[in-house]
Amino acid sequence: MTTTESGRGRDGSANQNSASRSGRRAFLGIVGAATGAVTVLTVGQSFPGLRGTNVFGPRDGKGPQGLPVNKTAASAEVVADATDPRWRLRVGSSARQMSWSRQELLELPQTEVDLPIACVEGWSTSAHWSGVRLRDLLAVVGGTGADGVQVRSLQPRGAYRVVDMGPEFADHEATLVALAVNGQPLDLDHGYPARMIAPNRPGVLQTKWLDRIEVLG
Ligand SMILES: Nc1nc2c(c(=O)[nH]1)N[C@H]1C(S)=C(S)[C@@H](COP(=O)(O)O)O[C@H]1N2
Ligand SMILES: [Mo]
Repeated sequence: MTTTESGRGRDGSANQNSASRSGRRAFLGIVGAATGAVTVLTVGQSFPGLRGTNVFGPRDGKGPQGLPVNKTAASAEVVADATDPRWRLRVGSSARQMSWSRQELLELPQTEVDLPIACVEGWSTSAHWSGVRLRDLLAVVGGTGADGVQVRSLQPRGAYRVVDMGPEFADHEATLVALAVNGQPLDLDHGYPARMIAPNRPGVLQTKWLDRIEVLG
C-alpha cells in the first residue's frame, strides 16, 4: 500500500526553486509543491459522488453525470484514499518529483476536450472533460511524454492498478488529468479526485483515481 501519509513524500528531493529555470515550469510549478510539503487542509471540503456510490455499479449504461460506470470506487476499494484531504497527485521523472493537491491542479490552466470512453464491454459514451494537460505536468518535472509514462491508481489491487501509456497518448495535447466531466467535479465513481483521459485509448486504460505518474525513459 503506497497511499498512506507516511508513504508519501519520501522519494523526492526536488527543490521548487529549480522550477524557475524556465518560464513555463515556473508558471506551472508555482502552485505545486515539492514532494513532502505540508498540506493545508480545506475545512468542509466535499466529496462529489460519495453519497451516490453504488457498491454493485451500474453496468447498464446508466451512471452518474450521464456516463456509465465500469468499476465503482467502492468495488475498487479506493473510497478512503480517494476522499482523503491529504491526497496529492504525484508526478515524477528521474530529474525531479512534484505533487499537487486537487485544488492546486484546479488552479493550473484548464483544458477542455470532448472524448468518449469506449469500453470493451460494449459501450461507448462521449463526455466533456476538463483538467490539466498531462504534457504540462510532465514539463514541470523536466520530462515529456516522448518515451511514455507509467500511470498508477490508488487501487490496491486489480488489473488496471498500474498501466503504461505510450507516447502516442502521453505526448498528445488532448490527454488530460481530468478533474471534471460534463460541467461537474468528477464523481467518485468516475475517478475523483483525478483521472486520466486520452484520445483513442481503450477504456480499460483511462485510469481512474490517479495516484502517481512516472516519466519513462
Ligand atoms: N483505476 C481504474 N481505472 C479504470 C478502471 C478500473 O477498473 N480501475 N476501469 C477502466 C474501464 S474498463 C473503463 S471502460 C473506464 C470507465 O470509466 P467510467 O467508469 O468513468 O465510465 O475506466 C477505466 N479506468
Ligand atoms: Mo472498460
